[in-house]
Amino acid sequence: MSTRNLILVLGDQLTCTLSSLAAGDPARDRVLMAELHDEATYVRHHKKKIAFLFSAMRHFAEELRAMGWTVDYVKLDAPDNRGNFTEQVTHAIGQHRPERVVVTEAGEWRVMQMLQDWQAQFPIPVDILPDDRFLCPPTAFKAWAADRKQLRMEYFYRDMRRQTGLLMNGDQPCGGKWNFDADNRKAADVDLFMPQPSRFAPDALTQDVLALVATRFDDHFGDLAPFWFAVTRANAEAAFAAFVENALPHFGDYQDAMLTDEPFLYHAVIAPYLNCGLLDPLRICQQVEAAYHAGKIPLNAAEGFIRQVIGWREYVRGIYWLKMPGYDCSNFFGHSRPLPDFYWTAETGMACIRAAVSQTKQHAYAHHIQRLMVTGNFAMLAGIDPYPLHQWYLSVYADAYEWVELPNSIGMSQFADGGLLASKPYAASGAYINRMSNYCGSCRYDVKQRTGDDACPFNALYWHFIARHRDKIGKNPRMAQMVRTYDQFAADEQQRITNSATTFLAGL
Ligand code: DLZ
Ligand code: SF4
Repeated sequence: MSTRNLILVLGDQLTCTLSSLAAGDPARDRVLMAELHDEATYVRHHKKKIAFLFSAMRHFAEELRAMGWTVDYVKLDAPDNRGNFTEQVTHAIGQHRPERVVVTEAGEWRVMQMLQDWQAQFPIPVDILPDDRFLCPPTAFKAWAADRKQLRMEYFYRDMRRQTGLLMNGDQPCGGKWNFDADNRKAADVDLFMPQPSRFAPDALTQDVLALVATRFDDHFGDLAPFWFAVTRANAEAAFAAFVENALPHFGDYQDAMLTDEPFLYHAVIAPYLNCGLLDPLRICQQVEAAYHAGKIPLNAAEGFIRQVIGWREYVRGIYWLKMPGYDCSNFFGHSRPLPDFYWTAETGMACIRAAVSQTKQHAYAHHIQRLMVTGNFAMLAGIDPYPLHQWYLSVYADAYEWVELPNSIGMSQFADGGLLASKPYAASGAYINRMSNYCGSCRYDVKQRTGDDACPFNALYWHFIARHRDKIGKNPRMAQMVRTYDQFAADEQQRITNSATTFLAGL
């Protein structure tokens, strides 16, 4: 068959209605997908993340073939695998002599640069089409941001509610309020009947991928087994339906709770599926809205879920494209400490970090409060360099692509952008973790002590952070109170805080 267009489908574009495919013709065009060494190693992704994505890609190639597409799927160990996008596409152009290359815009700035370079580099035109799976194109976000002195997610989110009509009564929000987050602050109790995310046994195709990843990425972080992620659209949709039925009714209440040995609580664990294109953001929000109108879930749960998807997720993508390149090097506090080894080994006396890292190793997953208030909070208080921390988040989580991970880690969790994304640094002492979790009971440290060898390290580190950065954070009205509180501590207490914090940091 002669090829008219070569349609390159990237690993996070596993959507049948993708713009590049919608613009094509299965009878005349050829799809190219490739498992690439460079993409798996530009940060050393978690083994389970690579296995998930390769398996989802292989299943998607099958789905496309069943729809009538000719798909060149280049496996990692195929003889003609060229290891990176540019050489793989160059090779395919030489092989098939297409008239043009067609590709939907990339999620990551790094890959988008590559696609744009091809427009000058390749002998044939390269069409880059918008990614209409998102509700707010980067250009629309830029226009929205240009009109504002200060960017706040809440106002963007309201516009997205109006634009989509989700949870709206005419021009008013259902329930009379836009945001029910104030209701979502409950700690969870251990519950033997807690719903679990749907698990799927690996089929033969996934087993091949698991064997491949086990040999080729043996030195990457993370466990391959147990592997139970959905790798097909049908299973991802089934997992989502089960979440709506079983866990979503409680999701709002317990969004921020943490429990030892309960990594998932009432969370959906659908971000890996959503971010690689197996689930459609608008469609899942419409399903949640329908469940609310059918009386199956309360409004705070429906609103909290929809806000994450059409609000926060779209907002961080907008910020990413607004601020890249350069956003990845933000370092407002000038932090430079290397990432401690226990982010990889989980070997630390701090029970909260141990729980977050060990389940990250096992599942390539941790929920947002573990990322924000445990590993993220610790890194900011301890003065860890935000860049290696960002690379850590990007590599260890199955859902992480730079457009979503970078603003969340650099902006939200490290305040490294100086307050563009977050209205205040998400800094907290052990008391917050104790309130939202049951970790402290089994910790070798005492959450009630501020200083000394047995005191929870988050406590002295918190006050040390406030004191160190008083000039930068004291101007923030929401932090100024903490600076005043620190100033009211007696001089010898301030000295004990400094001693405890510096001793702890020296031992990292
Ligand atoms: C994350 C990832 C990995 C691990 N592997 C591949 C791959 O082998 N082939 C591919 O097309 N994409 C992969 N990706 C996703 C890309 O690194 C990148 O995040 C997206 O293309 C978004 O720009
Ligand atoms: Fe974490 Fe401190 Fe609680 Fe230990 S005492 S689990 S270190 S917050």
